Amino acid sequence: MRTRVAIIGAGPAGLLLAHLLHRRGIDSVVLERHDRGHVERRIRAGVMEHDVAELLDRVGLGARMRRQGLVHGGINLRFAGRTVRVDFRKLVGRTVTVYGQHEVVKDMIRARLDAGAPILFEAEAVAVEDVATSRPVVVFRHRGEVRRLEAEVVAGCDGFHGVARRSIPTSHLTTYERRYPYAWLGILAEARPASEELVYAHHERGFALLSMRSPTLSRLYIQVPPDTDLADWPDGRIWDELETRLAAPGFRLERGPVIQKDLTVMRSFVTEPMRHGRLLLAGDASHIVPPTGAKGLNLAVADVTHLARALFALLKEGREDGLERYSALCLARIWKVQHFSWWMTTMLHRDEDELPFDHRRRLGELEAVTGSRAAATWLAENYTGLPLDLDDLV
Ligand code: RFL
Ligand code: PHB
Repeated sequence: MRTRVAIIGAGPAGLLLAHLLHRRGIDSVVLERHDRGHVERRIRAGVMEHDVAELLDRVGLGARMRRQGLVHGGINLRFAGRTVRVDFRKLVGRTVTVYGQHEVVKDMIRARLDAGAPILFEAEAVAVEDVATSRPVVVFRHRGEVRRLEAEVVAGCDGFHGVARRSIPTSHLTTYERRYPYAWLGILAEARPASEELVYAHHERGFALLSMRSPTLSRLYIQVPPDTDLADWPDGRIWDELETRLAAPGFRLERGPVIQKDLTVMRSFVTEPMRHGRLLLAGDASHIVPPTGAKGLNLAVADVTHLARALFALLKEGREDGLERYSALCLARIWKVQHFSWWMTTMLHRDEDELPFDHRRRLGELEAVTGSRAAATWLAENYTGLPLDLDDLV
């Protein structure tokens, strides 16, 4: 098999890249290890930055998001029994859109299949070869057969556990990592969200987050130790804990059937550079942020805006300068987003071995951020997303 761009992974990064290339008449093949149902049902992120929603709209992927997504003009920070709203519209004139990642993935898969462009499901890449040449190859397994996909470029959009990053010799990479001593226990519940906008709560018993997917579906999280066994958390215990941590005057949590329960470990991770010859990494394949800043999917999209532009230059004009600049352009944003995600995480969670001083200092920090227009503006700028350059893409 031959194509111009071999894309490993049908997550948001791989599918968006395939879509942007297709709009410029550049052929690609997407290889995805799981079946279609699996990737369309996987519940993950839910918050689209301002410019990410704009990009999806302008490239023809936003129709259902605009109908069903919830536009939010702020978030609530709850601590010490108080709730303070950070008003994004007022502070930075921008919003976020709450719309499930699996819905975006569905919209992207539908657009690709409608265009008659190839995605191979249940096709697992096992190796990437010849990346030092202009004819790299992805070796993959499909329906019990080992096959080869030859391309001019390989895009490694295969997430944190994918094969692309691992196929680069470790001597060419520098890795930065930080693990956190806590995890998130998340539920999806058929219950009316108890707040119109998200609530990030810092409580003596730990962090809690109230989010949503629709006016009838709540997505809720509590901070737990990373070695937590979900079997120890029957639904009633989760609701009780959420109620305690989210408590505020006049606030009533609506309960309902829990339809999904999951545990997410928290980590910050970056590999540099994001390119090895004709193999380019994008999204979770090259970096991970803890979810407290709602940035993972948005950062994957930002990488793809740079990658698409680099590939237009290479494959339309024969220019390699875009490939050369790719990693540095992405990393400039990645490290800012790493900082924001780390900051939101450490400000809102509780460490098991923390001193009473740490707790009081954290409350001081929350007071400082919510009490200062300058500090709240910085939070709003980062949460709604640093500007994306959409020129030449839409
Ligand atoms: P993905 O989505 O992991 O997609 C990678 C795809 O590659 C496939 N794959 C392979 N295919 C072929 N061959 C192989 N060898 C392969 N290995 C893997 C996988 O099956 C998969 O389909 O990576 P991508 O595209 O980079 O997208 C990144 C985002 O998914 C991720 O950053 C976000 O979900 C993170 N995240 C959030 N991000 C936000 O922007 N806002 C949020 O509100 C937010 N909340 C979250 C989150 C992640 C969470 N979890 C579960 C980690 C909340 C949670 C709980
Ligand atoms: C979600 O709705 O899943 C969600 C929202 C905000 C976050 C993380 C996850 O910071």
